[in-house]
Amino acid sequence: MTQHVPKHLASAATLLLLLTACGGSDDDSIPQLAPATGASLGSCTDLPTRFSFPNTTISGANAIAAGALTVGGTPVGAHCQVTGTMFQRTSAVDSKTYAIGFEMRLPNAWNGRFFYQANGGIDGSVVPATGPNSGGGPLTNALQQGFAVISSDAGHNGSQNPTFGIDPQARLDYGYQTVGKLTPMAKSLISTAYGKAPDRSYIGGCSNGGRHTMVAAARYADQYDGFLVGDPGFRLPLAAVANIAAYQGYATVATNPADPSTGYTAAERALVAAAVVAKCDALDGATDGLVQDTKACQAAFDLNRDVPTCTGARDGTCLSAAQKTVIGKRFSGVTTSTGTKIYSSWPYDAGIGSGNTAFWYFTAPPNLDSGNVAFILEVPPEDPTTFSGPVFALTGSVDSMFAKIQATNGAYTENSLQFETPPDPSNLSALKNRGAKVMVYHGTSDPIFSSDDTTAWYESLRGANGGDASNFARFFTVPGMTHCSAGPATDQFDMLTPLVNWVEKGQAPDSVVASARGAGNAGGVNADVPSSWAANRTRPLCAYPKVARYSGSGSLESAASFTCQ
Ligand SMILES: [Ca+2]
Repeated sequence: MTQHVPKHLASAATLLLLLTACGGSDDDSIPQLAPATGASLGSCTDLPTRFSFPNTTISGANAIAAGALTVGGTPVGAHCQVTGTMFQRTSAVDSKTYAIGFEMRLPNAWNGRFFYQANGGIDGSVVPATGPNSGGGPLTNALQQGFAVISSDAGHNGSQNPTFGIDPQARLDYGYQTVGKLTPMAKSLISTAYGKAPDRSYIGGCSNGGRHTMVAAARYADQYDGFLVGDPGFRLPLAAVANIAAYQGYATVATNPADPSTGYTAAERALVAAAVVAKCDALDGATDGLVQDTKACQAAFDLNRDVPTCTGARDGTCLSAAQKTVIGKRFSGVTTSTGTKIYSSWPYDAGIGSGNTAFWYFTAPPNLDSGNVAFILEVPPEDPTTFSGPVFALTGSVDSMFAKIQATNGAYTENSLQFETPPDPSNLSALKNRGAKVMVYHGTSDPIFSSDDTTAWYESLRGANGGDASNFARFFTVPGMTHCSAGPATDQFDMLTPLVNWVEKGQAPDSVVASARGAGNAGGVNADVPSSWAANRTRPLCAYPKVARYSGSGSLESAASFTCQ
């Protein structure tokens, strides 16, 4: 006994020394996870007969030939597509049938890793499990890279959008439980298919997929080694109500009161963006159409001072005083009638007039946010037999929405902030302490989920970790990028590869090189790339709080001319 204890301690000390010597984590308290090793898929079409798991029905397994799918013009390798459902049931509340529908794609040449593809919108469809893993127009994806990938509908089908929220369990499945239910099944299926469980597991997505991933980081830290979070709606209920409030604000200055988009036209959005660029572009050392020093820009730009005020009719070259009040409020953060900020502020940036901005400002509130708030988020939900999304968005009480998304009752026992947002989001100690890693990116010009909100979260994470979270979580803003892609931006990048290298090799990413998608881009052209840019302009995306600054020499089109400072 007296010999055993010192021996045990000595082993632990030796292990730590070895980890340090191997170039692992710079923090001795964080373990370095071992790299994954690959395996080959034995057979595909007999998987339904060889696999069983509780509450799971496998409906089919199809061998997919190499090249049947492509990404960025490159063929995706041969793989096995397995489809199925979990937890099929009939709701006692709305009598409808619900299930968690999924597909998995298992590559013949497997890299030993699992990727959970967290999908966007309000889910409801099993999109192909290819594992898109970052930015716009990807040139690769997780399946192409050899991951076994799962995709799901998060517990309801498309025809049930958005009224699935009337069923309390469907709310919870959409909010967080689908990840908890699918993950052990998926790992078990991988074991059956390859003869071993995944060595390393990753989860990622953008928008609502970023929300799923941040929720998983808080709730399922034991299940995943790497988390790739894009433009996260991690406080989606608040963002949805805020977007409706902003829409009602635009309506007050609209030339056509029934059409709030006439309250802030495309020409006026371009005017404001140009004024921001005029004030802020050079702050990063390069006059290149990108505002890379976002923080300095917020101090330098003043909407009232830097955009002309109309003296006559609005013609796209000025804003009325009333418009400035509405738009300024939108950027500082809309409030309830009693002055409580509903969600977040928003940064002024070069892309705030372009990309998918108009869709999120003016199309989403009557068509998406309204039904989302009414049926998925509020307690109790609205009555679907009399509901009109456009009427709700234009005339509904924001104060009532704000209260009801935070309410519970006997039937709906968790409010939307409980089931959709990460509990205690600045406490990721479970994930950190087991050696898992988080990479987050967010377009600075995202018009639906604010990069200011993600910045505030990351600052809170730093605060909870002694002022520095960079040994397990890093945040990359994408200047000019709107929601998950587009805008005048370098929006094409692969963040999954650097995440794997960080998790499995201890190579922490200080920056990620991103490319513009100009003419001829294999991943699809981004129409918002200015004609003055090289079609293949590159920039480093820098780990916050550093920003990309021009080194003073070299081409403005090349990432090599910029450093993260
Ligand atoms: Ca610049």
